[in-house]
Amino acid sequence: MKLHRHHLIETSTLIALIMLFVAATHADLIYPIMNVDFGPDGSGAGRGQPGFTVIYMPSTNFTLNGVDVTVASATEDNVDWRYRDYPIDSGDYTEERLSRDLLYTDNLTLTFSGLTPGQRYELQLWSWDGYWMNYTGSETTTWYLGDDLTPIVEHTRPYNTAPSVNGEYSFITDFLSGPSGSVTLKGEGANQDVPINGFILTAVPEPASFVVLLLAGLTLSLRRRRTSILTEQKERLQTMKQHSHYFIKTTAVMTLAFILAGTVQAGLITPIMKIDLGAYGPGATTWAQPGFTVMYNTTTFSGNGVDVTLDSATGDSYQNRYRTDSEGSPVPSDSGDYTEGRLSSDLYFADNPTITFANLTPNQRYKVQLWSWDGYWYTSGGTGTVSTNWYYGDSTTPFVTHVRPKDVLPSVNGEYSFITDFLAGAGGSMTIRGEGANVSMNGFTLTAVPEPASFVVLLLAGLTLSLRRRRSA
Ligand SMILES: [Ca+2]
Ligand SMILES: [Ca+2]
Ligand SMILES: [Ca+2]
Repeated sequence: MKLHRHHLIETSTLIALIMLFVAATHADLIYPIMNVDFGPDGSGAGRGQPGFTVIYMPSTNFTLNGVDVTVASATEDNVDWRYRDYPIDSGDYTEERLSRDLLYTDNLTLTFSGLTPGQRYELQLWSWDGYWMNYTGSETTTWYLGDDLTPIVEHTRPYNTAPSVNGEYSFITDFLSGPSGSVTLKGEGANQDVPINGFILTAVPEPASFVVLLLAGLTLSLRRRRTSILTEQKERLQTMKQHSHYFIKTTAVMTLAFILAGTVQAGLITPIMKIDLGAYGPGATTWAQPGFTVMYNTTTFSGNGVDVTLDSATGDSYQNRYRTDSEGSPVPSDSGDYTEGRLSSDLYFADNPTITFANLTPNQRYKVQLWSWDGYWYTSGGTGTVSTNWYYGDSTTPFVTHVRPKDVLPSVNGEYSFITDFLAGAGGSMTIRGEGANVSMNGFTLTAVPEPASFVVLLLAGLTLSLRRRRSA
């Protein structure tokens, strides 16, 4: 009977695991939609980055998981490819096979179609060319979305310094897929030749839907297990049925708990912090965005061991505001699928604001999503746009130019926010700076960037542990 129980527990756990993986993969919640390593032809065996799909030249048009990708040139140049002597794997740096080979062309365009309309996507793009290793200076590519003339990213790489940390000389940006489900990014380089080593495309997950999915997977596996027991082994297991169910349930619940605890602790799914800045005024609680920690009247705070300081590069002090229409309703207000009214209707602002993160894990990659929108312009009948350049540290090259229309309310969650990434330095800190007068900040999230490999290890560790505990019980 003991052996039977173990068999049932393991089967149940295995089914739960498979369901979770299948469900998560289908919904593009854990795994990116595609990890692409652009490379040379088949003679380059061993040049494919593990975990990536290698797209061999001369293919510049392919489909993965229902999304069509086309690499081309905005100026009708040919797309070419090269293989370089750098970078070289060393220590924790393991992306040699991703970044030694590349596609390049003048004014490169990267088009995705077959996307879900109105869905937010995140793109991490590696752009580095080892050709420049014997030169001094740097190379900058300016990236645009569609025909927009305002760049979304200014991406600068030093010539003679190879990447030494995974993700270095890549950038992360985000975009909303339009009604047609198609988006084009365009890179313009000073030397015209824009290199791309590869990219990862991910649908931006919402933590709430992820938990629902986990629970759905587990519930389904429990149901299947029950059906199977009842139809195949009804009589033989009559006496131990209650026990079996108890054990299966316990294992499933423990598995869920371990997975959630592990991922939350590692900051992989749940952000390290979700901050709603500027809630105050009448009925302060009604201004608090669900799931966010409200920071009101303070410019220093901590979350999960990370310290945050808000400051101004020009010594200005932060101010809080909330925005309402003539009837006192928040601007923007929740409507339909848009549920971030309480996040974006109140804000902090300052001249040349800085956000400093300290006590980060050195050399860990982090991601920040920052909402920056001020209903003042909408309620006062403003027209045109507001534009803010954001910089890392003392850099004079903005990593993003963030443009918001004055006369349009956000209508999709995440609209008028931007996502960016950075590597925490050896000191474990990073400062982000916005340039201009009265730069608004509604709130932000900070997340450690997961590596697909480490995420799988974490899931397996959680499951193994739950099995071991069960066995020793
Ligand atoms: Ca490669
Ligand atoms: Ca708020
Ligand atoms: Ca806010």
